[in-house]
Amino acid sequence: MNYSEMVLDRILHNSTLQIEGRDGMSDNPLGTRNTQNQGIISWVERMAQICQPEQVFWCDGSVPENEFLTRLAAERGVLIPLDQEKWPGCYYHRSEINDVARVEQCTYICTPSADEAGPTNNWAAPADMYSKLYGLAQGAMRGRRMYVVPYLMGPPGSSLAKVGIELTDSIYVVLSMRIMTRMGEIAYRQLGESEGFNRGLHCMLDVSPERRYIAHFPQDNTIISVGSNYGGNVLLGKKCLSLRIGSYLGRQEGWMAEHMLILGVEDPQGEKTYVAAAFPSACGKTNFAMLIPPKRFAGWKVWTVGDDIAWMRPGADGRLCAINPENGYFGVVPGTSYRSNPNAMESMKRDTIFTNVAYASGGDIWWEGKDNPPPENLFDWQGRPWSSSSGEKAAHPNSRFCSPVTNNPALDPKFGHPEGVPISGIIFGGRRATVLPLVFQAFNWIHGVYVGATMGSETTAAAAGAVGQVRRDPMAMLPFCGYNMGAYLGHWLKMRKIIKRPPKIFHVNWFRKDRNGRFLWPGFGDNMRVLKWIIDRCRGRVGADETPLGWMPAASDIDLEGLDYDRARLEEALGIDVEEWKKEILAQDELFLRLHNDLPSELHYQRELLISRL
Ligand code: GTP
Ligand code: SPV
Ligand code: MN
Repeated sequence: MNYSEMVLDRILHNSTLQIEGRDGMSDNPLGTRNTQNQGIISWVERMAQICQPEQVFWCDGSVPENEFLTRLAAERGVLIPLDQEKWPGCYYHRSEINDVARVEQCTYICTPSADEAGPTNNWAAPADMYSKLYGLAQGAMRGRRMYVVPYLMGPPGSSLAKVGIELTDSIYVVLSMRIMTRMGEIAYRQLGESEGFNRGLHCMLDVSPERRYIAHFPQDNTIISVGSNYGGNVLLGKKCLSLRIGSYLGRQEGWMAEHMLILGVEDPQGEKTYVAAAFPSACGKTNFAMLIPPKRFAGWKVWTVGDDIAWMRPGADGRLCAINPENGYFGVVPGTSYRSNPNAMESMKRDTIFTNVAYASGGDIWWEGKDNPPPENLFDWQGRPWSSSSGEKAAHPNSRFCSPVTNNPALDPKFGHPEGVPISGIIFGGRRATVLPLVFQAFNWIHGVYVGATMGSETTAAAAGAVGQVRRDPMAMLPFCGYNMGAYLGHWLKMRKIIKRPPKIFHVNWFRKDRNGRFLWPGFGDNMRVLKWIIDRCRGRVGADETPLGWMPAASDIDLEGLDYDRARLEEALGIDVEEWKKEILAQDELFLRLHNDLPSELHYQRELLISRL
């Protein structure tokens, strides 16, 4: 018996509640039980006994079900239909004002010992957290429906794919999960009779920050999220399963769950090279994954496999192979335009749920950085009338679009392939106004692990809290690692031994600024110019200079043709300032001190080597 069952036994001991006739409870044929899997049936029954919903609604992900739930959501004001001519199949949602981003301080890893969760995670004893959260969930769905959402993360039939069941009282979550995952029968089919599915329970409660917990129980493959209705807190297949539980399972099972986009670069001869890139939240993954090369690169094309999460394991040919477990994009809206990211604009043109952008009467939407000026009669993300003199943002900086991957014109043909795509390069990159050069290549895998582990980035609006402060964010996984960060870095080092043909490792920084606070590098589509150098390095086609940081291009190695840009700015973007680097190495102490018990010694040696090279 695990902790969950012990706590349940105690809570349900005196329960007299009977959940009868779930199969035929509604006149509506939708929502009837659609699985024979005993593990699922009995778990759903126990959760229903706790939450006491009026009805248990078994979702199948079908079109009629989607239409029914969308209508219901519109009736209840959860979704506002947009102008269907302009935005076919698109809806608008406003979250609670206090519930606009992930909340790291409410996120817990509940392992038997605090040491397993490690110094970078909030920890609680599983029995305590189960008691608290089942306590909060008791009767929480009275008078409401409990939706059962079966979903598959990863292509069907893939050895990397995982099944989850999310129970939720939020229609918004159901409709979003239908976009973000492969939902319905497909999940049951992958699971068969097995009980090896992720158990996810989500209760909105009163959406109060006081009673907000996102708790993970890796040993039980269980997630309980209460008190929020926002993105990464509640779409449990995403950060909770794919990264926190996923990273824990990956360590046990010999694979890697990473906060990485996956893209394929096709050259004019049709040769394709895939890379994966870990940038922290709101630091450019979606934009990079959907990059459209500038005119100079006629005949080149970038294909998107994924924009947020990669699951990777060594493939038959000894290379690291990656799948994107998701089926949709939950992307940052502000700043997205036909100039910056046409493929994202195409992706959100139809069948999209927009959250917390600005709304114009008549069913239009707007956000800062959109191609057109704000329309008349605009209401900000909080529903207040807005004008350009309001002095506040119309769209919340973390407003999001939720769109099916199939809307993306550049979706890679191998997106759904069960074996995934072979990864030639891994790219780390933070948001750094200073110090970090535009690009460098690590000397080898171990050095690359050090580069990723010590990555720093300025905090963004994707998580609640201060914005713009540099913090260490190892592999962009600080908020997403489901176990001890030191052990996670050890897992990275161990993977080297089972990957026969490891990818090359790089670091990029699109965000370095000049003395006047202007970005030194144009970014977006022009990142292709850096990506081209990276691809050429992966294929051994271009030389590089040895520097203290790693291998670097000379400014003349980056193709600037067709760009109205001063090469001196590129030289500044590539510059290494030894005095700044001494401070940077000292700033890494924050991480080294926090992790000192568990940090693999290789990383100490790498730091010493870097000091000796400077
Ligand atoms: P999550 O979905 O939170 O994981 O974010 P993400 O990593 O996918 O970030 P995204 O691509 O949505 O970009 C976030 C912000 O960074 C947006 O405001 C972009 O406009 C900006 N951005 C992306 N790429 C670049 C770039 O190359 N240069 C500059 N200056 N800004 C960029
Ligand atoms: C992130 O914060 O890294 C996101 C958005 O991708 S959320 O799904 O809310 O976590
Ligand atoms: Mn993300």
